[in-house]
Parts: sequence; structure tokens; C-alpha cells
Amino acid sequence: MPDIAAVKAALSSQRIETPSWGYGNSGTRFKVFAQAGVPRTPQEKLDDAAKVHEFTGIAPKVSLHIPWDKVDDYAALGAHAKERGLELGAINSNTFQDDDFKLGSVCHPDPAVRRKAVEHLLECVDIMDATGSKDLKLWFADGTNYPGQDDIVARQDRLAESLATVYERLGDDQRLLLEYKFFEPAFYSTDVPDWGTSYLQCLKLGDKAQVVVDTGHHAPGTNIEFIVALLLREKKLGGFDFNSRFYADDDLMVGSADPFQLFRILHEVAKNGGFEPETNVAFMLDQCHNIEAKIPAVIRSVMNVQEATAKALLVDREALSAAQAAGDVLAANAVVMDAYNTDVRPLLAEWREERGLNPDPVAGYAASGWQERIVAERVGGEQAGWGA
Ligand code: PSV
Ligand code: MN
Ligand code: MN
Repeated sequence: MPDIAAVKAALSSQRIETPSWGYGNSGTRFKVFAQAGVPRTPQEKLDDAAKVHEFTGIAPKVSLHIPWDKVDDYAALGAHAKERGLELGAINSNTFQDDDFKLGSVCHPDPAVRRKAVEHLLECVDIMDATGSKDLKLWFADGTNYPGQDDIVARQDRLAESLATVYERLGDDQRLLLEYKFFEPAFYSTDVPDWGTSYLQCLKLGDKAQVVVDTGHHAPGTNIEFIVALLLREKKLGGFDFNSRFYADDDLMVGSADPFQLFRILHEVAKNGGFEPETNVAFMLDQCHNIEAKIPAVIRSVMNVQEATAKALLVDREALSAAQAAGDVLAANAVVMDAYNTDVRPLLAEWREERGLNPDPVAGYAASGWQERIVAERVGGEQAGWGA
């Protein structure tokens, strides 16, 4: 059996990055239900993220989205984060909310539009320099809606050329993380639809380019853990955007729709060295809380990842290898299922108490008075950027 002290040590080194846009108002194209007390500024988003870290102990990093989190002084924003025990994490670019990008951004047929998109990405790297962020996270809405609309291969060539320009600008300790998504907003062809396309583009760029697996960006039934295992094997897994989906890119709380899938993914992460700090996998959330209270939802999401991680760390890998080598299908499966079926909540409560944390982070937050304070003090909260 895995040593509990080792499991606790691994849990202590885990870091989960939360998205600035998870704290703001968001919705669907039908309606944004505004909530009282949501942040009005990037600084206030960080204040809320600091609460998530305070009650979970493992969420010190926050991803920013540009221009949603545009400020005049990024170094000052970094200082604001630091004062609250936070660090600024990935910088997410936005090449999908400008009229010029109707037919695409870095894959657009017009070189002037591509240049505009690349300029934005370079500006994001400037911001990384100011904030100390190490990761540029790229998701492109580029694609086509109709057969014949544009040349599929020419678009890949334009993508490669644009990315190469950005890659050249990266510092030695900075990375470019390329996310894929199988459809939406493009409905016929998407320029980075799957891990293979992202991998091929990253491979050409070099070691500082890696793939991001957003768990909500796959067709139903996709074996995501297989993709994760392969990318780790090739040293090309840069990170995760965690969320849950029932139907499409639902951006629901991670671990809510299919906790077993999350466990299977994290089992492959554990087995293939993805929790080792040297592997440098970024464990990020990419979620929107449209109808539920935002800060408790982010706390719950962090806890869901932590619970699935604890279960993955409990897999008796020696027993698993022995059963696999013996060709004992049932025994091998039982080892994995035993770990999944373990109730790790007492272990996690103990781990929190050992660190001076409330054993129940959601209850701790509810009793803290923060929610009442922000509802009273913040009037006219911000749209996250989605669902406007
Ligand atoms: C759009 O699908 C998306 O949800 C991607 O997952 C990005 O990571 C996120 O928006 C933020 O740009
Ligand atoms: Mn994402
Ligand atoms: Mn998405």
C-alpha cells in the first residue's frame, strides 16, 4: 500500500491555479445572472482568489485574461497578488472578441489581421515579463463554418508562422501552451481541434511549446486519460484546464459531472510523473460559475481536484504492476477501483488540520464573513468577459 506520509507530502506540493474570470459574472448567450458582490477590478478578483487559497492552502496562483484583466501597471498588480500570498499564473490571450477576427486571427487569410493577432500575443509576453508569469496560454477560436470557406492547410501554415514569431519572443523560462478544442465557435473546421494538431505545432516550435488539455474540449466518450498519458510520455503536457462537461464546453465545476474520469486522468498523471515539480504540469481551472456562488464554487472545485488526486496517489502501483505482469485483468482493475472507492475525505480533513486549515473549507469560508463584506462593499460588479 502507498505510504500515507508520502501521499500527504505529495498533496502538500500540489498547486492549483484558479482563473480570474471564474470570479466575475458570466452566463450563456441567453442570459447573464449578475451576482451581488462580484469583483469590479482585477485587483478585487485577486482578493477573492486569496480567499480560495486561504481556505484550501493549495491555490496560490491566478490566471489572467487579457484584455479582461487589463491594467496600467502589471508590476503593481503582481505586487497586489504577492501581498495576498498569491502569484500571477498563466496569461491567457484573447483573439476572439474583436470584429477583425470574424474569419480568424492567427489563421486569417489577410496578413494584416494576422499581424494584429500576433501583436496582441506579443503584448501578452510583455505582460508576462512584468508580472513574472511563466506561461502564455493560447486558445484560438479560428476555424471555418462551411466546406470550401478557406484552405485547411494554408491555415495551418499561417498558424505555424504566427506561433513561430511568438515563440521567438519567449524568455528562457517562459512557455507557450497551446490549447485545442474540437468545435465552437467554428462549426465545420477548427484550426486547433485536437491534441494531435496542437502537438504537431508544438513539436515544430520546440521544447518551450507544450499542449494544454482542457477537459471540456473533447467529443463525448473520448479517452482523455490516454491523451494525457501519451503527452506525458512525450514531455509535451504543459497543463490542464480543468472543468466538467455534460454536453459541450459546459465549464461546470471540475469533478462534478464525472469524478471517475477526473480520477482516471489523475491516475495517469501520478503514474507518469506528472505530479513531479520538474515535469512542470500546470493544474489550472477554466470554469464559469453562472448560477452558483462563485468563491465557494472555486473552493469546491479545488477540493474536487485534491480529492481525485488523493485517490490517484492511493493506487497501489506495485500491486497494479504485478497484476498487469501476471495478466490478471480483474486484480489489476480491482487495484484501481479500490483506490477510487476509498473515502479520502477523512485523510484530507486531517491533512488540513495538520496545516492549521479548517477541515471543511466551504464551511470555513461561509463563516468567515467575506461574502457579506463584498456584497456590502462592492456595487456594480464586472462581467467576466463571457456571455456579454
Ligand atoms: C473557450 O472555449 C475557452 O473556454 C477556452 O477553454 C479558453 O481556455 C477559455 O475560453 C479562456 O479563453
Ligand atoms: Mn480552456
Ligand atoms: Mn473552453
